[in-house]
Amino acid sequence: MKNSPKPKKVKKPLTIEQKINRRTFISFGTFAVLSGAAYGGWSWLKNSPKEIRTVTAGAKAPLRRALNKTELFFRNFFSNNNLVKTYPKERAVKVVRYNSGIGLQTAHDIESWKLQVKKQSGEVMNITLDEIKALPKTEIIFDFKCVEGWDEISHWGGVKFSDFIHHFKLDDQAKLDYVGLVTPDKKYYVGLDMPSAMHPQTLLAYEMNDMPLTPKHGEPLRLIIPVKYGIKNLKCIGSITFSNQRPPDYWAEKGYDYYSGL
Ligand SMILES: Nc1nc2c(c(=O)[nH]1)N[C@H]1C(S)=C(S)[C@@H](COP(=O)(O)O)O[C@H]1N2
Ligand SMILES: [Mo]
Repeated sequence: MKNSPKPKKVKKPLTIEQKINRRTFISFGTFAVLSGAAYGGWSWLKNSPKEIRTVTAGAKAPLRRALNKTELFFRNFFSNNNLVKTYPKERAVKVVRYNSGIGLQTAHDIESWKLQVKKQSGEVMNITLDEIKALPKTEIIFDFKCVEGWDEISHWGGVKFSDFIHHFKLDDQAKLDYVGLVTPDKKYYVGLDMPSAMHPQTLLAYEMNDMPLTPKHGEPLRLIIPVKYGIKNLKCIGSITFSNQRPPDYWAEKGYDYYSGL
């Protein structure tokens, strides 16, 4: 048999309708693939586990990872190993501004006041002001900043929180992620990440301008934490707790940033 040449396939030019159909098909195909990818990404995020530990706890872990990275960057950059700017004593205001006194109105007996330290085991220590004052005193003059938009250079004296931890053998508690502080009447409360609490400029303060704290400024003992906004500087500490979960925080519950770092 003779090899007959294969008939050349002649492509018939596409009609307009066919062209439109083909484009439509490609468009929808692309749309479907992209939608699928978007849905996949969304459901991956939706089904991701929630992150429970660390400062930015609460939402989906992948988003948290991004937040945590950002936060860690800022924390390292601004706070942890860096000291907040301090000033000479003469720069401190003589009359310190008073701002908000939640948890200070309830009468409590200053004479019988003791700091309650609640360990994770449930053990409670009761520490007197004299025991705290017996530790080395640290003073700081820094620019105190309130989220409401004012700042003021003020002068405080007390015990470094980290000195307090070591002295009262609370180092195992300091390995947990958070510290919680509450007023004696439990009306004002803050949560702090441990690195900020252990920052060398964080004080359990009992003096302001070389004098014992006044009731309005948190007698007999308040927190001074210069790496945070004013809201975290709890006045009149009743108890201290340690935990791996975020302790309740008065202003965070009202929508303010839990970390509230500077
Ligand atoms: N117990 C208690 N502590 C508190 C507050 C409060 O309302 N109650 N307000 C906070 C806020 S918002 C600020 S700015 C500072 C103000 O401290 P000062 O009044 O000593 O200036 O205290 C913080 N500590
Ligand atoms: Mo504030």
